[in-house]
Amino acid sequence: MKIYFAGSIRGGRRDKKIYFEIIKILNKYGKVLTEHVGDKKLNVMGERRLSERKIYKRDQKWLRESDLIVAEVTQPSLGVGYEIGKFEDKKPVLCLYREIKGKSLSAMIAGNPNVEVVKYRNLKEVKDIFKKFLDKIKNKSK
Ligand code: 6K6
Repeated sequence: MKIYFAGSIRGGRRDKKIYFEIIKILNKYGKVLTEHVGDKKLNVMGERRLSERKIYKRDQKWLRESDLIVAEVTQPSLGVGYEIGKFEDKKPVLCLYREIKGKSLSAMIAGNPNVEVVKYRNLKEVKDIFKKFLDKIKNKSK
């Protein structure tokens, strides 16, 4: 199973350690194509080795190849929103969200019937949420 993990890069790297830990969990269930999103050394400038066009093309290819998308949506990011919107009716999409006082998730995600939005507080919950999500997808495809 190929998993596309989406998390903020230029939207801000505050949650990069959480992304790293979520990717570790997801890697037990399949191949995460986008491990770099959890790279703790990566700052908001992103990777300089690749041109932006190449990053765009590579990510589009990975999105098409993936079996499902897991997006951590607590830190708002244009790129993550774009990825969800482009594939919401093509792939199963799980959005993981941590509640933070004074902030709320975009209604275009929170109110979107095509994606599964699940709140979590810690990584143990992520494991359970992901397992349930996989079961749901499997039952749908039966
Ligand atoms: C390479 C390693 C880390 O960063 C890079 C270079 N930049 C990107 N590389 C790969 N994917 C990217 C890069 N910049 C954005 N994305 C995609 O958009 C990722 O799949 C993220 O889920 C999302 C982040 O969007 P922004 O708007 O927060 O950058």
